[in-house]
Amino acid sequence: MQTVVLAAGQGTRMRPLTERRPKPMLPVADRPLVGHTVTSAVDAGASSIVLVVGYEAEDVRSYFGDTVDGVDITYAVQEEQRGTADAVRTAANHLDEGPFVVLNGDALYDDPSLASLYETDAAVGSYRVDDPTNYGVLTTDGAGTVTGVVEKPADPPSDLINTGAYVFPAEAQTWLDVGESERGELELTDVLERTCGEYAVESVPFDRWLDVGRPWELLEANEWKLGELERDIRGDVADGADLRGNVVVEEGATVEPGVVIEGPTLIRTGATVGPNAYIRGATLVGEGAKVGHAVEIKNSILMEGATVGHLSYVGDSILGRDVNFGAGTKVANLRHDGGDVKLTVKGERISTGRRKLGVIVGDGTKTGINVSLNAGVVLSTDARIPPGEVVTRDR
Ligand code: TTP
Repeated sequence: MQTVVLAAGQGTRMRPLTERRPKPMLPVADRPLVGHTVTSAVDAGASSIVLVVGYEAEDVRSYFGDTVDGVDITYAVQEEQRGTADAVRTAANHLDEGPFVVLNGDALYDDPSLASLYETDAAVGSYRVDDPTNYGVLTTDGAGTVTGVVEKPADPPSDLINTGAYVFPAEAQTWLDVGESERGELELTDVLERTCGEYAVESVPFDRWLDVGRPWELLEANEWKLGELERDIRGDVADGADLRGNVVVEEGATVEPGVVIEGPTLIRTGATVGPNAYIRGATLVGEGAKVGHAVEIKNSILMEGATVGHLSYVGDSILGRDVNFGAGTKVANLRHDGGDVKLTVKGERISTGRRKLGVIVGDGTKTGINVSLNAGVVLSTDARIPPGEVVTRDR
């Protein structure tokens, strides 16, 4: 079935990581976030894909080109981010007259559930959560047919939330001109509501689903996709290195003597690790990144060209492109009171729900020697932290 993937978002809640790239292009294991959505869609039966792009569109275009595994990809440019119904309307002249699937390009969907969605004539992917109050919550008639969706209800009508994966009947292409919602957006959920009024819309339960909106959710996305890796050693690994479990060392990567890696870990091409480094947890060492002597990295993402050269500890953190940590830079990833680490997202201090979270570092930032970074600190793009500082607030 023809498929529209929404990837025009700015990802403002993901800043500073999205200052120089669109959220769908953030790295998740061996590909960008939206690469997983597109591959899953192709595997589930997408006959063609329209990618709706906007912010930093060229990044998305140059990554995918014109086809993925033999399936044609076209691009619809949404100049202004006016809402998800507007995004699909932008894609409409790329669609033929048949039914169509819509997927959020910033969510991970489990493959078997997505395949079930593609089997239906009209459906919305649902996911069961303990606390639905922050989501779009589906109402059903008790027999599994969806009757509507309520946004962020104080008193949720069910524990099934909207995953942003839909199958719409062909007729819905004529319903995309919706009015503005209370929050001033043109919402695809209004199109869903109308579809529920005229068609039997199934709720297709997803076994696993993750909406990647905030920085720690990028860590969770990597934990998921790195966890699916199978051991594969192609790079240059010294005899004295000890690679345990599901470790992938891509061709062109180097692992020096004395290194211990406990998978799941992906060392991408051009990266170097060691000598004498320790990597554990779900860790991505991006293309050309460097983990040097006596460095410990735990459950973290080092984007392309990031360098942690010597005598440093990085835990549960995200280091943007070309970040450079000076010798002895240490990251705290646990509060003394054991409480959940808080992070500031769009000016609002919020709990991440994680006991373990380190720092989020924008592209190009450098720390001097012996810098201490407190749990939950966000460093902006191209920041400079002088030697010896103890950083307890965002910079
Ligand atoms: P959101 O996560 O609501 O928006 P966003 O990605 O811009 O992130 P933030 O809120 O942090 O700024 O969007 C959900 C999906 O829909 C996502 O894949 C982006 C896409 N989208 C569009 O393509 N066009 C739009 O106008 C909007 C609002 C979203």
